[in-house]
Amino acid sequence: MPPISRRSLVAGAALPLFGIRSRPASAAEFTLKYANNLPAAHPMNLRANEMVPRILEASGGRVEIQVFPNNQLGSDTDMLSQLRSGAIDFFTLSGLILATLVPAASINGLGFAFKDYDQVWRAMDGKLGAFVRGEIAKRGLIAMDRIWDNGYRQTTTSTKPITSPEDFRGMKIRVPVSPLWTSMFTALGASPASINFSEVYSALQTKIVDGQENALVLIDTAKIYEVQKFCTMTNHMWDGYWFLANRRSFERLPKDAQEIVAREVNKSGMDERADVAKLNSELRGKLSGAGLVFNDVDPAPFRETLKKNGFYTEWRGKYGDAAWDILEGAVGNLS
Ligand code: X2X
Repeated sequence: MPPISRRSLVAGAALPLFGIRSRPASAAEFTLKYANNLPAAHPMNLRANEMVPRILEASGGRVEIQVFPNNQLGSDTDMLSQLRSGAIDFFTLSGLILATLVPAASINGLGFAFKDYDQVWRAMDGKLGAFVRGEIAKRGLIAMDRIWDNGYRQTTTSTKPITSPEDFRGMKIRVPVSPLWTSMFTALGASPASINFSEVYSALQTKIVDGQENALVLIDTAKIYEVQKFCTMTNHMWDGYWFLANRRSFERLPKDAQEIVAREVNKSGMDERADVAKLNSELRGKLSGAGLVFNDVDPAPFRETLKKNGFYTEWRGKYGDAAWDILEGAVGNLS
């Protein structure tokens, strides 16, 4: 992201430039807008671009999806409001941020919950995911069945590597706008600042914060490595994107078109998961080459710190026993 935020550019022009510049007037019966916060080069956008022609073709030209990447239509907070009002029809959002509207949706981000990707996909394609999608449906939004991968999150800083929980003490770290994130980094002893992703590059560049945490794919595609020095493989949570639809927009489509859209969105989601898995194994080398200094840590003392500071007890209380039991059913005992 360049220092000038996309948001101010778009606001200045008053209209989404992307949609106007690059597309002829649509002949489709239904034109639906899909917006997200990720760079155009992220596998989420690459795979979303692929589903567009598939949906157009399978629907016999009736359904056209327009993709607006990179916060072109505003920050996550803005886009969530636009999704709810129907100004946009689809939006991919981290469950943790969605929790500002659907509290249970942050549950997959609980610190150090999932041992590995096998556990993640079994839970999210199984009971835990179904539970969260049910909660989302209660708020007038539809979540497609397959959650897309953001990834296991790692911690980058400009000041010093994280070698133990003590290194977090007093560190100014950017977290997304979400109570779980703030609670977790407070419990780790850091000073978290809630900042939308659209402002992260400049917040790091101008040193408003010392660090941030994100998956390697994003540290790469959003060029976070340009403004950070160290990357600690904290693997502190797994984060995914629900592919959300405004219910009225989605139900306006004929049944067969709804099925086509759901099928093709889910297919692209599965393709994106495979892309991220591949990149996870390649990116450490690439980012080291770009100057980022990596280190590994044992997660045990970090998890202990969270435990000692009451983090798991607090969130068990917030989610309630029913949700907690589903999570523990997937990952084992947490508290
Ligand atoms: O805001 C972030 O850090 C990001 C891009 O990972 C999310 O969407 C949660």
